[in-house]
Amino acid sequence: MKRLEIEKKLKKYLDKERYTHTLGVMYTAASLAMAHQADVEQAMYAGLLHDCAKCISNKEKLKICKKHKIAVSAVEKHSPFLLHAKIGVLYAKKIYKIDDPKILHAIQVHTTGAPKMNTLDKILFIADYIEPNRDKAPNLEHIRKLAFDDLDQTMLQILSDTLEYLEKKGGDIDPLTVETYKYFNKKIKKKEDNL
Ligand code: DGI
Ligand code: FE
Ligand code: FE
Repeated sequence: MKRLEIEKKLKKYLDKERYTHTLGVMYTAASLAMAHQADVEQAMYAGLLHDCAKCISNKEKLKICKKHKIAVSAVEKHSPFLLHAKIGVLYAKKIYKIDDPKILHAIQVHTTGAPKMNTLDKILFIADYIEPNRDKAPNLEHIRKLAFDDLDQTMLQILSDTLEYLEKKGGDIDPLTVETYKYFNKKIKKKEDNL
């Protein structure tokens, strides 16, 4: 589907705040793609659709996963909001007719991250965190500047802040979030050792 058509449909499925956030992520992802010589169009589609399955109740999310045989981990069972990434992939394919595997993968890993994320994955993950309507995270000013300079350093900072936040809050931590943090930590250390 064309972007404008998707926007029209999404507006019906998302609440007002989520829709505004979605547009913020789409344009922030586009800007990051420009700064890092990535595909701007792909970044916009990923931003537009990343939360397309967000406005569904937890109960409904679990039901959808069962129906479509999407694997639900113990952490996801306890924190079903995490499933909006996986269900987002399903909806992006079925409802919005997206078949670009790179866009679908970026949506899949946008909440926890994943080791070996590619440039588009990082751009979406970071845009989600820094888009202009966000105002709660610590270090936002610094992270927003860093994002246009170094994607890996930005990933590490966001993951570290997110893990700290979840530990303080006592939230269930998905092993993927920790793995991703460790991956970027190692990657950056290696880079520094070679300098
Ligand atoms: O859907 P959004 O709110 O736009 O953003 P998101 O999909 O990145 O979700 C953000 C939330 O996800 C944020 O409150 C931190 C949380 N999160 C990230 N990793 C984990 C996590 N929550 C839990 N419980 N466990 C995780 O590993
Ligand atoms: Fe999300
Ligand atoms: Fe989001």
